[in-house]
Amino acid sequence: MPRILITSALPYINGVKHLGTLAGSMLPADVYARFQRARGHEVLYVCATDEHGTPAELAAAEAGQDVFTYCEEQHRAQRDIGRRFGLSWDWFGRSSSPQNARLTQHLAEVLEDNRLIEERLDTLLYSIDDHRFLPDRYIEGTCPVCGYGQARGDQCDNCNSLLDPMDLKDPYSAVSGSRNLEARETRHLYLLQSRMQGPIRAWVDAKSEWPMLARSIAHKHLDEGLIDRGITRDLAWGVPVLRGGRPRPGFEAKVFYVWFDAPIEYIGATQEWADAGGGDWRRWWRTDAGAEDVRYVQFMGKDNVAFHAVSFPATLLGSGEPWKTVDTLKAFNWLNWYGEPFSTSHRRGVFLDTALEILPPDCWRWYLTANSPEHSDAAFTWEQLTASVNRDLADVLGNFVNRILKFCEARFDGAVPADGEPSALEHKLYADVSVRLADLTAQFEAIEARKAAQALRGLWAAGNEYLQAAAPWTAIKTDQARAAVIMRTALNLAALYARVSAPVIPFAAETITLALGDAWPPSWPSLDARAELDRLAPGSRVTVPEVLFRKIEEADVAAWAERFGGVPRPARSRDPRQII
Ligand code: B3M
Ligand code: ZN
Repeated sequence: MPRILITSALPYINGVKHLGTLAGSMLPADVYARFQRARGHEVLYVCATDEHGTPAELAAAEAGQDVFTYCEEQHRAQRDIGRRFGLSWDWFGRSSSPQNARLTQHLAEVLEDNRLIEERLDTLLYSIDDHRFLPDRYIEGTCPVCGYGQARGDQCDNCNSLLDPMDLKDPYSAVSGSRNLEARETRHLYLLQSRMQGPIRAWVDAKSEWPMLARSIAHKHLDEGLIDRGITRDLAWGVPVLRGGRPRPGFEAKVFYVWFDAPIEYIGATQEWADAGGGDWRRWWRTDAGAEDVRYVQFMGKDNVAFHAVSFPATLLGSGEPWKTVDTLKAFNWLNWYGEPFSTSHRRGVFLDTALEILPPDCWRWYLTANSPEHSDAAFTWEQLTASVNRDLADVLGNFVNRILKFCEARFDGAVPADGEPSALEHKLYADVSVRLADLTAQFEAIEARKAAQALRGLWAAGNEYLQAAAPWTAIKTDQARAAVIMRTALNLAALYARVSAPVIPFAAETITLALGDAWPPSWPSLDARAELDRLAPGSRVTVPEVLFRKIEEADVAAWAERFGGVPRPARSRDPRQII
């Protein structure tokens, strides 16, 4: 049984993230981690805040804090929100950790020893008004590939090309808007990715498990030809550039580029976990220390794929050291907010802290899984959110669990009934549930979020259909033993629902599990539905939980739309005065 290493893209430090970040990396990673733990796999799920780079410096300055204090506070805020969403990280680290600095410096040294890093004299844009060299992201201009007017220096958001800021047409400073830029000479380290083209292509081609989106983005970059990347920047905040344990001459005022050290933090975070007493990091990351048994799955938005499918592998493979590399790279499209992507910089959409002020985490987790932007962009709408919560969670799952637990308390003294043999109706249910369980398991295994949610929904609905057909409230009047079988089966269905729904809605699943006196954390059921639906010990006590899911009212939606925006205004009847 392989051990499973899971990482989700590291949320950038500059402020609380929005629902798109949750939907496109952290949540699916958590769902997968919870599923694989329940399956009995040893799982390590690590994530961290991505803390270096100019945006952190600028955000700190804007907040009136030094960058160190700013990052510490924001790290804590992101960690706390993640926990409140139920993200079951084994470790949530910081890319500014000493572990990551050491790893980054080490990898740069071995890459240089392997002649894959060289010093080059660069001519970079210096902003005279801002008194600084402008890092890639702070130069904007026209994309040389597609002509898009607001391409960033490192990447064009329109055509996804990786760019060199010097190639932008008509560049300006994104810090001040100033076009008073001049080219100045400065030395930088370059990772010679062009020399890695062959090995990286062979490596990508061997990754038959990668889903389509990641494969196609990786091939696009390979087909364009890998370009050498500058991996240092003229900045103060970041990993210092060393050579032989001392500041590298000429690089005293420079640090590694944030995209060079950020993916290395996946390893760094594992070392932080290990140093805090978590375990041996090597058996997760070094194939000479047991990591050949690890299946490594990464989760990220599509804009991050190039860095994970090309740049980070170039670092790891180029080192010549036995590092574990990714086996499955699951990428996501955008979650859109009424026509445009959610955006941190534009404060567009619902952010994670405020999301929890209006709905419990399970509602968001369910909605964002069932409407995951996995195979195409997905649109957030208040209407769909309401339908997901009210129909799926409240009417189908919540109603089923509440009804049968109340019935058990009223008619069976709150104990799992013992007597009675299953009838044809139960046998039909066993057959149906077996097929559905097999499908659900396969979808979770394949990391198909929407299909897994669909399978779950089907399983929940099957219980309601069964209850409708079995009609225990009628049976109880005439045939106590028959009612007992139905009750026992229904209670076991509820227990089964809690177990298989736990990856997506862990909070409700725990409530249901405890109400049934079942074991938490749950294990994944076998495909033998007959055994799984006769599992709770007869005579064991059950209790009725509080309402599991409160329904969203029209008034709630109106208030939220008022607060967050995002509802298309109804067409106004024309004011006749305006016509004149
Ligand atoms: N921090 C995502 C972003 O800010 C980036 C992911 C890093 S994963 C190593 O766009
Ligand atoms: Zn472009």
